[in-house]
Amino acid sequence: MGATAAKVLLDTLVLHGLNRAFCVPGESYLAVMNELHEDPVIHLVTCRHEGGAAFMAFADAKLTGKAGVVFASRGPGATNASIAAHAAQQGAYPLVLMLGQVNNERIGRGATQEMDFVKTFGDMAKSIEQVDHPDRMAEILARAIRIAESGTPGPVVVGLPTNVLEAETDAKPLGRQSPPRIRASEGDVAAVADILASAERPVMIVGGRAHMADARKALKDASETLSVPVYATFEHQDVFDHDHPNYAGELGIRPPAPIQEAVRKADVILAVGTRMGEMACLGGAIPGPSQRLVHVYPDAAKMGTNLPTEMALVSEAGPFLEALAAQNAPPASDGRKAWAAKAHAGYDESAALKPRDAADGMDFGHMIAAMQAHLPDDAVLTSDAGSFASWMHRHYRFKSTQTLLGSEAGAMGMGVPASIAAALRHPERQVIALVGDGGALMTGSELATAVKERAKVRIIISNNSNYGTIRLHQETHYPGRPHATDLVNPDFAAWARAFGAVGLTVRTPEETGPALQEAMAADGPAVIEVVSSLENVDSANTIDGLRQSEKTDMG
Ligand SMILES: Cc1ncc(C[n+]2csc(CCOP(=O)(O)OP(=O)(O)O)c2C)c(N)n1
Repeated sequence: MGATAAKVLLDTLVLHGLNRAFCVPGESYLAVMNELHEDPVIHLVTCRHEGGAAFMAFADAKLTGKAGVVFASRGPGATNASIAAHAAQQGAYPLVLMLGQVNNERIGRGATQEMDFVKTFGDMAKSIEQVDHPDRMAEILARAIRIAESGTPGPVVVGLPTNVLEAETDAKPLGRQSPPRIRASEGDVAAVADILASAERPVMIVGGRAHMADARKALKDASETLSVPVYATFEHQDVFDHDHPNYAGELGIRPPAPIQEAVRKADVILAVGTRMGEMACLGGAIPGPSQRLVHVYPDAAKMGTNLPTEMALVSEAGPFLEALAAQNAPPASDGRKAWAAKAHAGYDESAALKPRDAADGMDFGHMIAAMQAHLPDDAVLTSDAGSFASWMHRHYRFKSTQTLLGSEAGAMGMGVPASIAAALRHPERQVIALVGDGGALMTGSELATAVKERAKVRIIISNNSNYGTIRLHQETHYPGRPHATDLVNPDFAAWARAFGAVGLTVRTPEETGPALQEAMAADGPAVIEVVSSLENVDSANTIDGLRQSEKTDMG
C-alpha cells in the first residue's frame, strides 16, 4: 500500500502552496499530527482556541490570496472555529476548515462529539465535503481548495472521519488545476472607459479583490489615467495610498458627511472587486435613480441581483484595472479635475486627527497619532471590532498594500489572532494589533501562541473598561440608561508579562511615542495598555454629547 490518507492530505496542501495551518489538536485527527512528527511538511501552529486558530487562518488567506487552513476537532472544536467561517463568508475570503469527524461507520448514531457539518455550516460554507474513502482524499481536498478560492471566495468545510485519515491509499496527492481566467473583454473595458470619459462626476468604489499588489498598482494607474476619485470599502482602506490626490475615503461604518455627500452626487459609480454590500451602498442610498452603476466582480451571481446595474462585467479586479489603465483616455477637463480635488479635500478634512481632552483617561486618538508618526509605511495593522477602531478607520493614513486586516463581519476577537498570522507571514514587518479591552480578553489568550511562535506582535489595547461600542449605542437609543456594558479588567501590562511578553501602560499623550517605540524594538510580542477615556467613546462622539442629543453623525 502507499501512504495514509493523512499523508496524502498534507502533501496535497503542500502541492497547492499551502505551507501553514492553524489548529487546536484533537483526538479525531491524530493521524495528521503523526505524519508531521517525522516530516513537518507544513508549519502547524498550535493555538489556544479554535476561534483564534480560524481567525489566524482567515488572516493568512487575506495576506496570501490563497486558502487559509485550519484544523479543528469534531463538534466542540468545529463550533469554536465557526466564527471565522462566518467572517470569511461575509468578507469573501477563502478558508478551508479541516474538521475531524467520528469514524464514518458510526455517523448518524449520535457518537460522542459527532456533528452534522452540513446542518451546522449550511448557512456559512460555500461547500461542505466529507472524505469517506482514503482514495478520494486528494480529489476532495483539491476541490475544496478550488471552491474556497474561486468566484466569490469563502469558507469550505472538509469533514475528516478518523478511520479514513488512518487508512492507506495508493491515490496520489494532487496540485492545482489551471486557474480560471476571469477577465472582461477588450470591448467591454473600452465601453467602461467611454462611460467614464463622458461622466462629470465619476467615482470608483474598490473592495477586497483589489487587495493584492498587482491590482493595487493597476488601480492607481487607472484612477490617474481616467482621473477618477477612489473610495475604499470597509476594512479595505489599504487598497490605495491615502496621500494620493485621488483617494477620497472609506465607505465603512457611518462615513463622515463629506464622503457620503460626494458619493451621493456621483453620476457614474464604477465598483471594482466589491460585492457592493450594505456599507458600500451607504445602506441603500446609492446607486440613486440618476446614478449609473458599472459593476466588475469575478462572480456573476453577485451583480445585478440587489442593485440596478447598467453594466455588469465578470472579471477579476487586477486584469480589468490593467486593461482600463491602458485605454486612451482624453485629458481630464477642468471640471473633472475639480471634482477629484473636492473628493480628496472632503476626505482630508474628515481625516484630520484632533484628539480631545478628557478627564477620565486618554483620547485614543493620541495613540493613533503616535502610530502615524512612528510606524513604517508597510506596517500591518490588524483590527478587532470596537469603537477604538473608529480612530484608525477615520484618521490613520494607509500608504501601502496589505497593511490592514480586519473582519468585514465586525467580529470581535479577530485582532490578536490576525496579528500573529501576519507576524508569521511577514516577520520583517511591524505588526500592530488594535483591540479594545473587550476583544482583548476574547482571544487574547493567543498571546501564548505568539510567545511560543516568537511572533513579534505589538498589541495595543484601548482599555475604557467597557464594551464601548454597545455603550455608545445604549446612550444613543436609551440615553443615560447603560446596563451590562461595564467591565472589570486585569492589569493588562502585568497580564502580558505573565505570558512572557513585554507589557507597558500608557496614560498620557507624552507616553505614547516612547511606548510604541519600545514595543517596536521588542524581540518578541509586546502589549501596550492604553488607559482610554470612556467619555470620548469614539473619534466623533462623547457619552455626554450622545446623552444631550440623539442627532449625531452615528446615524
Ligand atoms: C464576537 C462578537 N460579539 C459581540 C459583538 C458585538 N460588539 C460589537 S463591538 C462590542 C464591544 C467592543 O468592546 P471593546 O473590545 O472593549 O472595544 P470598545 O468598543 O470599548 O472600543 C461588542 C460587544 C461583536 N461584534 N462580535
